[in-house]
Amino acid sequence: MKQLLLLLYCLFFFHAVVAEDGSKLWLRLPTEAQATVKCNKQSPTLDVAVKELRQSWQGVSVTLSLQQTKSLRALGSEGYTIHTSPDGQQLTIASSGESGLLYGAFHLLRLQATGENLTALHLSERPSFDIRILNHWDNLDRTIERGYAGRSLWLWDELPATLSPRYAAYARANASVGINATVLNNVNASPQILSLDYLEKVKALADTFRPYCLKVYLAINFSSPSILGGLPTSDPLDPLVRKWWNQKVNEIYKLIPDFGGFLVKANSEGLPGPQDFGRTHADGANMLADALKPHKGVVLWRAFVYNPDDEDRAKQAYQEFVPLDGQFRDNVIIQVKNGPVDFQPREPFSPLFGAMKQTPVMAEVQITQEYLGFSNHLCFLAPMWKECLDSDTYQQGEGSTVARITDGSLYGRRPTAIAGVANTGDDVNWCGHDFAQSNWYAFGRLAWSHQLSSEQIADEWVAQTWGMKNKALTEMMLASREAIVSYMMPLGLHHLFAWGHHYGPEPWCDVPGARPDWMPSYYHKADALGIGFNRSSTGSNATAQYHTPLCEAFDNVQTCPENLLLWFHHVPWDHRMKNNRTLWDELCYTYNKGTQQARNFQKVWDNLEKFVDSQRFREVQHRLKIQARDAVWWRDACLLYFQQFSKRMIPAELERPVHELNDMMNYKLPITNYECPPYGFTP
Ligand code: GCV
Repeated sequence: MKQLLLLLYCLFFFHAVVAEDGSKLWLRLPTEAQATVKCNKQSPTLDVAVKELRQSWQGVSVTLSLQQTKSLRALGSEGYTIHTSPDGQQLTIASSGESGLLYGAFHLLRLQATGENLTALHLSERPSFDIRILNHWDNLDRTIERGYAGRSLWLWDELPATLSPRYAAYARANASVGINATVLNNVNASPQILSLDYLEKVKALADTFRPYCLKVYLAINFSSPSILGGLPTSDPLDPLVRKWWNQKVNEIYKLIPDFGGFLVKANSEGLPGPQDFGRTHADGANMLADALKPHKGVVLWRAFVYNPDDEDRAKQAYQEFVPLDGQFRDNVIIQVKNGPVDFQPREPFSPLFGAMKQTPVMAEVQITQEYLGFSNHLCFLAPMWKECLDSDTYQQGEGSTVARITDGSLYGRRPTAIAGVANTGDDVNWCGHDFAQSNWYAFGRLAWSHQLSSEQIADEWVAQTWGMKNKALTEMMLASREAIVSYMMPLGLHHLFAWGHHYGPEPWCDVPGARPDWMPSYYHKADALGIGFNRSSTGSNATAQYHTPLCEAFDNVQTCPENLLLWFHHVPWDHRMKNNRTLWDELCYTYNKGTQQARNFQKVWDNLEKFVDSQRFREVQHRLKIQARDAVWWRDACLLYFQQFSKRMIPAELERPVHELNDMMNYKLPITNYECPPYGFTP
């Protein structure tokens, strides 16, 4: 008997451990609820919505109602209402579209999982952006550029015959937060993706995703007509090239009638583009837009362009694209990274958002943590993305935020969109770090409603993922991005990363013959006088790309926000900060503060041990240890390196460095293929 009990106990324990491996994401829903759910129509999407509610909803009976009333049509086919009947015995989710009912069903389940009061619901929702799209930087060999959670989810060799159950699980997770589109392959695109062989595989994925209202897009290589089609050129004005694209697009739509369109990285970082043929970005984008237009497809044309020979990389996208404003077809959206350089821990918003007056622009944010400690560091990104979306460009006077420009409310231009570079891979928990799941979640929630606060998103995610409401935990998440800025690149410093992989600090990095704008010294410009990039009117004049009054505020060292000071100015070491510390002392204090915060995260987490399942608890604990160690590595590397120029002491009351500068300078992390290192610098 005793043995039987022991066996049962072990089985239960084993089950509990296996069940909490992070694979369920935030969707840890009950599965045997047997709710009463009615729907006035059947379809693959509605069947999903009904099934989700039936198995997980634990409240009164629910009716899913597809209706074409004026007020529902005003919410769009993805919008919905949720109402409780006057007697409280019935809930109705209503929408003019099937996708609206699916999103409404997940909304209800979210309210249940987050412990909201469900007695008298009266809600009305519609998304902020039309296209809420993930960009996978997945290669066809299943490596992922800047991916830190294993290999690609797409098992190309097995497709189309074999469909991994993870495809539907992925689509379901996206639907649960309102993500409705996905680019399957890397923007550094292989032309092969457009071969019939691959298109049939793409079709199999699109068919699996369709019930979850997730549309498929592809990143294309601009030279596909010559590389894949054997044409002598890929010139966008050549009639044969245009014919090739038209035929290719028709072929795609025959297989995938609801195909979304193309994402294009052109004339950027060595990739081909229209400029190779003396044509403009508008010529290239319009050729593709013309081919896609009859099918209602769109072109997402990236503005991530820069040349090594120009004076300031931060100015270049603006310089290339603003003269083309007004020349793009109406089914082209210019996809702009949140900042003018490249997903740094902190950048000002890209001035392009406020400059394009006749062309739809959309923000691209990075969910994967290329510059934020990969999936080793806990960094909740909603505050960073909101910082960009809430920034006022002053394009039409006060209130012209990036959010209002990109969501169409300032100009009414459609379609509107927002993109996030995905952080998923084939790791059991999808994202490597259990807390990195919160960024996939946050991207979806903000894309649905950019008015949501970071706090609300963190609260929701914690409740669903960890089954509790915990103030200390959400506070840790909310503080995490600023902590990382503090221990990596405070006060507007940027791009101090190690060569190539971008994991650790290398402010000294100097690779002979490499592009100057890939070197940290190009950005920090530390010398005996001070530190920082002079982008004011006495320097590169990047400040002039912003509207009044920002332009003037950024331009003056006294009025420039201190968290962007060294982005816009080369500042003397003894410059007085607002708190009266010298710049050097403030750098030392800020690096130390970030380091302390990273250590405190360990304490917050350890306090939660008894509330969290053991497997996920240990995994997070392990990564927080790496993060705390890396924070010290960052602090020591940057302060000891910059001290060679400042020739000033680290304030006596602060912790001393524990590493030798030489050891750190001689250390190379053995990272290949962008994998996530198990540890950082260990002398
Ligand atoms: C996909 C940065 C990254 C590259 C990435 C590029 C881009 O430079 O380091 O890996 O390439 O941005 O966004 O195109």
